[in-house]
Amino acid sequence: MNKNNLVMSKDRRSFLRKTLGVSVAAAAVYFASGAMNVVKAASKKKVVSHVVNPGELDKYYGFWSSGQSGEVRVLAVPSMRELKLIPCFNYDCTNGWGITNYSKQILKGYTVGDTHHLHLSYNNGTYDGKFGFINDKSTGRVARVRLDVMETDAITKVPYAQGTHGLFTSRHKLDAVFCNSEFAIPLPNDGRDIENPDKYVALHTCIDAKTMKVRWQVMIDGNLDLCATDYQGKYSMGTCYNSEEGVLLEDMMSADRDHLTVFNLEKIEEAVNQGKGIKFKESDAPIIDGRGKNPYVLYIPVPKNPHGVNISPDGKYAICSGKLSPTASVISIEKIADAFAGKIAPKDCILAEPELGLGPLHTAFDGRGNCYTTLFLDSMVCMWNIDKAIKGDKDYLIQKLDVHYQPGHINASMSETKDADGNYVVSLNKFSKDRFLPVGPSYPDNDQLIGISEGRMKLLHDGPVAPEPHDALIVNRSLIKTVKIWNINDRKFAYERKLVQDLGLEFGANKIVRKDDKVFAIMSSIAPNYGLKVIDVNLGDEVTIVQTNLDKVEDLTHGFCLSEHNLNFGVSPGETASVTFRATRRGVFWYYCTWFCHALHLEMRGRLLVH
Ligand code: K7E
Ligand code: CUA
Ligand code: CA
Repeated sequence: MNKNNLVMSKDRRSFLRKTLGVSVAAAAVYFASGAMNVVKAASKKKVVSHVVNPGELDKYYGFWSSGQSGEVRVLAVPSMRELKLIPCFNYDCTNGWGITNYSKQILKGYTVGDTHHLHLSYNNGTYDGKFGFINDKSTGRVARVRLDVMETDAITKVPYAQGTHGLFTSRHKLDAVFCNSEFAIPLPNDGRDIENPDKYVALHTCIDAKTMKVRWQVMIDGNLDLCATDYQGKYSMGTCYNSEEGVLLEDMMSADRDHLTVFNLEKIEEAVNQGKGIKFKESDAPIIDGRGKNPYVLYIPVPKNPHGVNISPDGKYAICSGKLSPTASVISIEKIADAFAGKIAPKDCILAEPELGLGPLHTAFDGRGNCYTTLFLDSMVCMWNIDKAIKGDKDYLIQKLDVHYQPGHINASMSETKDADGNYVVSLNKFSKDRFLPVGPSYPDNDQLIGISEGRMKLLHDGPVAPEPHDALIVNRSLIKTVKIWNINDRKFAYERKLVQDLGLEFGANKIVRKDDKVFAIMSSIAPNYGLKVIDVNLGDEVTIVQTNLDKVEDLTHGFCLSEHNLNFGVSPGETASVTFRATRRGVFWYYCTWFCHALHLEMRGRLLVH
């Protein structure tokens, strides 16, 4: 069975190569090249392994997007052990992001998301450890995750845009988050121009990273997919696979080249400060017109339906993956200024278009001048050298490694920073087929860890994951400082603090206050006791529970679940959370702790009596 699969998959690969008409020359170059020599020359020992023994800590945090479940996942690298799920666009009762007033205020009624691209905040080209930002493609939102507590603290809806997909943060300082709308729609999308696709627009949006307010948007020709920023704060950019502005698949594939769309941030900010741009009802942020010839947007023609764009750690190059072309484009960031100034044509920013293999999607870097590009159709990772590709050296291809199967994103340790350290690469493979025990028709993805510190790629570990992480970051753990116990004055509890103070109380007071038909139960939890054992209310009352975990013991979380009410949340040490609901049924309803906090955890409960 396995053998057959293997044979099939090899046949399939060569079949795809033939049918998609990729030159055999590329393969010949690779096999005849000095690939083997390079491997030998670089193999000065540094042992690569994924093994982290019990009791030892990993060197890296991995931040994974989750795709369909709408969250961020925290893994440890290289062990690939999963540490935490951070709910963003979904509910998760495991922590303070269950059914609470706080999560409801931030989620605003939405319950699903589709997360693809997580990037952290930067200072001077490397992570500052403050925030992560992630897109929701399903409802066009951007969430911010605090890294000190690893929880979502804000969500911004991107106005007028649909399919918010590519996202990247400023790399020079904590400044902006840029995101790309993949789907073009009428502007505004209020029923006008439904039948006129040529009037649809796609938007590039700038959100202030500190306030999470939208600063400006730019409408562009074509559409926008992946997003990147340079290291100096001059440009943001997006790949465009639909320069044809088609609404059907065949239309979107008709042109040989689409674009890398580059945004001139200085020029755009200048126009915004001068009051340029249009506004509609939904947002105060101006929309600048970047279509046609204009000073704000540069359209660099790249082949064909490009997907990923990644910036090399030295800040010199944007690597743009061809997807339907077997090439990547190496674009000079330096030359972009000349192209904006009209001194050179946009196409002259392209330094090389090395042939890599079938279906190039995303690229990672080792900080030693090499790229690792995923080849979706070939089910391979291609390691290649940028300088050699620019010089036209035949041996720019260093190694190709089979991955299992169909990789999308790839990332290397610290790859998206100037401190790329070339230790590990993770290939996020969409298909796992024969790699794991079968679990029914929906398979896990396979995140494969690859060691690269020996100068060649070595497969270290197969990591089954719930579908479908799109992207991942591998971050040196020294850059992330988390808190162990909540500060009782944390800004997360602002709503509850005001509520409790307005009643003349403080957190954990263990008092019930009635105001007309509103009942406030301000209570503490200290293992194995709730501060209130019984809460008396009348049918129809609006009940607010404010729950403060007063245990100052590391790792000692309590929960609050009210039976038969669809209410469940957790409170970590020092944390306060609240929930408001209406008592709509008479009777006895036990509330109970959901975290095994004490030998008498099961006894940690009380009664809501609805009279
Ligand atoms: Cu390539 Cu949404 Cu980043 Cu998926 S996208 S792979
Ligand atoms: Cu508190 Cu279990
Ligand atoms: Ca196209």
